[in-house]
Amino acid sequence: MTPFTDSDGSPSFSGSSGVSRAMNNDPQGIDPEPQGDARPIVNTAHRRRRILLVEPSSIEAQKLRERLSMENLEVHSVQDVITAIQAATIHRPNLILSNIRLPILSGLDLIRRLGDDPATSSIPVILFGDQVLSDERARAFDAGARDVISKPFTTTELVARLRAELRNRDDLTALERRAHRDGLTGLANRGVLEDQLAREWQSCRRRSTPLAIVMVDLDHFKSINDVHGHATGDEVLRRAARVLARAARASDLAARYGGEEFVVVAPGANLEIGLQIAKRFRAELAQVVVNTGGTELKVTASVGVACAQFDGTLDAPAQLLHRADTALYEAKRSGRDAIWTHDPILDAPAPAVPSHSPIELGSVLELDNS
Ligand code: GH3
Ligand code: MG
Ligand code: MG
Repeated sequence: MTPFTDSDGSPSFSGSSGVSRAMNNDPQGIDPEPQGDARPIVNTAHRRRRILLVEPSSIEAQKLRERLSMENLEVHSVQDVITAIQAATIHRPNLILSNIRLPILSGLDLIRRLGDDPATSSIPVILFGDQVLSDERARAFDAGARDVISKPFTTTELVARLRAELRNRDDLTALERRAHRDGLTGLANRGVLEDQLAREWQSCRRRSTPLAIVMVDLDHFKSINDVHGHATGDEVLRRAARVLARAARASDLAARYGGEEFVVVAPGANLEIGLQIAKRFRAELAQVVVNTGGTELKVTASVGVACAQFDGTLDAPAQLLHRADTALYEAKRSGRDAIWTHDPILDAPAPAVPSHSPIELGSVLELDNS
């Protein structure tokens, strides 16, 4: 049984929204044609927004559902706080519209409980009620209500306020997205990488699962800029980023680390899986041909792979990055277009795919990307 009913009796809404999902290494999260700052801040008019209505009276709920459904909003209703929390956790509505006075737990309790869970804390809540008193309004705002609407109100006003809040939320989401993503490639930026690496470090250590890092640096990239121009250099970066996002698993994070350097954080991946990601990237990059008005440009990269096993040899994520960086340095020094790892037995960099080795498609295709 679903914890709430749809306006039309159809199955409950599904899917999720928000920055956290967008920051997964989901190639969908990467703009197929990233346009940097040219992207509009808000372009969400086409999306049908999901509203969770919390109203104990079925007659009132029916009236509101009908009115909101006319606005192309997908409305689902529940009658109490506990069911609302369940529905919000599972289905992440874009906004919750709740009566401030509910049986047992109130609209204010609802806001507090939503705030306790990171999965629901950013869902905006608008409260409404019969003749809401001034101190009740104040407490609602203090608790985190985005708006408080007191009856009597017209549904036109209710809809206008609700739309205003949805617009604010869209702006915020777009700004967060900008703050978290590299504008050129659409990958996560370095700040996100460092935050997520720190989180994955803790989580992998707790679960005693390995954590691999794949560090990539495009070869002779400066000369691509010098010979073919900066715009071509940018295109190469975008193409390489897309290839890297595809080479990583859905649960990994691919990020732009610096100019022409990228990093994949792969939680749960041992050195072998990290190496597979690197090989797959190298193989797919070899297929990329950038047309530069007459000539066809091919790009290679050097890659360093390191893995933390949480066996006491590494104390911090920075050390893991350092190991990958050292392996990458040796890949460069050995002649580029190579993959080196940090060998845990030697405790030193070691070649895994020597410079200019032929592409090994067989092993590359083995990587489980489910
Ligand atoms: P190596 O093989 O040793 O890595 O040599 P490299 O030329 O790739 O490395 P180097 O560090 O000498 O040059 C990196 C260049 O990347 C220099 C910088 O101008 C360029 N770069 C950094 N960010 C961007 C960018 O956003 N767009 C473009 N087109 N170039 C960039
Ligand atoms: Mg570099
Ligand atoms: Mg380089």
